[in-house]
Amino acid sequence: MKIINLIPAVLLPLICACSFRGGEGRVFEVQPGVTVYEPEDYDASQHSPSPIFIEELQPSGREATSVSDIRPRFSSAFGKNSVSIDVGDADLYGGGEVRSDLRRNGDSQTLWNTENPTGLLDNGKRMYQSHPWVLGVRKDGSAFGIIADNTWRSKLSLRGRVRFKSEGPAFRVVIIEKDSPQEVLGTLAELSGKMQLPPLWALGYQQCRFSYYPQERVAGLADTLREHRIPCDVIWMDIHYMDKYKIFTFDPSYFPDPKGLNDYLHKQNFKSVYMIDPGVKAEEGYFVNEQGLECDCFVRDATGGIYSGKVWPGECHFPDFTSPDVCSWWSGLYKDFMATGIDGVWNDMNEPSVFVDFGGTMPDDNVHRGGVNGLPEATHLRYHNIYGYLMVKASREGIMAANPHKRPFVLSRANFLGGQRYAASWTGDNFSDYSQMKEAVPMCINIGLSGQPFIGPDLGGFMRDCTPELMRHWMASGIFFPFARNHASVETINQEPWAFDVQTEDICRTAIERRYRLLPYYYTLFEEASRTGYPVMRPLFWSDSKDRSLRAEQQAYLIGNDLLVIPRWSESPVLPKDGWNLFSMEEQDDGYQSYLALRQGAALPTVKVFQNTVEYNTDSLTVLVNTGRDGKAVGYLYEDDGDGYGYLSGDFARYRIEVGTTLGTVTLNLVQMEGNRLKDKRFLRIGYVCDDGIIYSPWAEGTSVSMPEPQSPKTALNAENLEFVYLKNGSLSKKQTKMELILSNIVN
Ligand code: NBV
Repeated sequence: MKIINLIPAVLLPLICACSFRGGEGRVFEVQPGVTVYEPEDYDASQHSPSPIFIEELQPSGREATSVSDIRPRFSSAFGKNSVSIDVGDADLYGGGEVRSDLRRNGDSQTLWNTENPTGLLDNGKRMYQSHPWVLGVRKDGSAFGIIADNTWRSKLSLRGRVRFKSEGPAFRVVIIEKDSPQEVLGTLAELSGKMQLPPLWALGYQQCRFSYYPQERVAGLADTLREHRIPCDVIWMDIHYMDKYKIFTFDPSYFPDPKGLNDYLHKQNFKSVYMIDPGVKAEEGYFVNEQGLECDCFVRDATGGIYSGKVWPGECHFPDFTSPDVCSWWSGLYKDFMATGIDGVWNDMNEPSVFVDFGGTMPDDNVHRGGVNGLPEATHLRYHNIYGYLMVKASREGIMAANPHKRPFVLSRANFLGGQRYAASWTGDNFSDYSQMKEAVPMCINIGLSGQPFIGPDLGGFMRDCTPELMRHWMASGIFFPFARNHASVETINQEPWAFDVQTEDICRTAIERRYRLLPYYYTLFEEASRTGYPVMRPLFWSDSKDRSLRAEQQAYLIGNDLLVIPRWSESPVLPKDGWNLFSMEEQDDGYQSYLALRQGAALPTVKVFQNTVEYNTDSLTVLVNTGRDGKAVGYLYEDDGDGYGYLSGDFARYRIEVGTTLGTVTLNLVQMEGNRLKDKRFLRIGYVCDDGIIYSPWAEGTSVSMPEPQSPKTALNAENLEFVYLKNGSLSKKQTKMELILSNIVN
């Protein structure tokens, strides 16, 4: 009997239909080093317009010569379309948000935006954001990038080879082939867009809690921050400001006067950010719900009825952000809201999260009407991963229309590759524990290597009570993340810097002051990121992509090219062999602040401590200088108004900081390279980094300053010379927290 006779007849058509089809269709070059590969059964209408690219990829007209050994192999089996790519022994990164080591070889994840507090579900291999993107770095330091141009639910596996397996129709792949990771990231940004320059205030320290209420408590918090001299720029309003969790409303008893509150905050130089979730309470008479019904703005279910699902307010309707009419309605809602003096918006729960089960969302077969940029009508399975992306795009447009002269700030929990154009991100709900503090480093670096420079975790941890010791370590090591916000959940003890003891408060203050002193450097880096797409927080291998020993280092990290941060809790970090020197920003070591190293040949602009960015100025600039063997150092400084759009028409200044040493004299010159912004008066000094700490030149007015070259040797960066604190996870409580109870009730 032939084996085929044993197969039940019903399975035969299935097997035939799923036989391992696949093969390459059209291949075309977009620009040198960027090639598009389409599978032979590619149907563009299932994927385009792509939300990833700022414009549709066009063939350059030149023949796509194979400059790369990276070649996708398409296949289709059992209803799933896959691509498999042999990447040799390259080190792999990216994939956006995931709980994993920095170097991702051997790992896998699901690309399906999921509310996944602390990464409990699937061990964090399916998180709030999806980035169908892999960065590969070869032995010789050359690099490639792989984009799967696909929004449908899929799996990414990095075991041996790179493989994307999708539940949707056949999809195309874009390969970027370049000489370095920098060039790959630059090209990714060229194709998928860049973060726009944020307002300066968004780079300051931010204080958040679920939730600060009533409004007197918010005002009191502002007072306390200033009294305790904790530099801070932003206070955040979580869901309790709303009336029964209804978006675009204010609780009449807790927040009777939002305008008054925001004015009060502004007087003290704070900005306010308020939360807006996508779920609209399905309540008769509630204006957002009524308007949404009226304009037919909500997502529909498979039967054509309006879909309703449970979130915080109870049963909710969900705006269908694939429709341009819905987006303009949604954007318009921000007008009156922002008019109360709100400065920024926090879009949460936008995976979208629906309380059907743990990590739940709306059904796959819900229907979105489409229309935005020509997106067709399609199911939720296709649009789920860009629900948050489309929401923040519409929110951002609304905020910009409401405040046309200000730069928008939106923070989003869900997002997709390319979504850096619309919002900053945080990593969602983490635990207050040492392992999640440590995990945040590779997680945020990989998000940065996936095109999103503006990222950070909840400092201090969200769920469970933070201990004073953990708070000290987290603040001292996390304050350097691009987005620096302390946030804690409703069931936890207070987590402000002063909430523990005087020592903890002092340690937190010192850490935050470091951030503010480094603000000229940060702002320069954010502006660079807005032009180049480079991450602000970088892996150590960024400094030398040929040094393979640095490829897996995930405790120490770089801020820009010049500043290396080594958390005190690092265990045997692998550090660059040479080219860096340690320096300290304080006279006394409190035992918690991260070790800092400055690259040889770097000049880092810093300012004196200040309490908020309204007070920020660079009238007196201390440039930390680490001259190379040739006695030279170079740095950059970007300046503008800190808000608004004047910089787009020339009201900015970009300086090159040039340091040289001749005949025993170190001289620094500040040379304006670009921009029309002129500064009539400035004081400068050199902070020369060496073994005796920092030796300062006298202050000099103008654009030049000199000092005799200090003779003291420099402290080489060597992990063996550093003292680290080894931490244990012992302080975790086994008791269920209130939040875990809430979540388990939702599940039941
Ligand atoms: O709005 C409350 C929280 C918020 O504080 C947190 O940052 C988000 O990630 N939000 C989730 C809702 C659910 C908390 C379990």
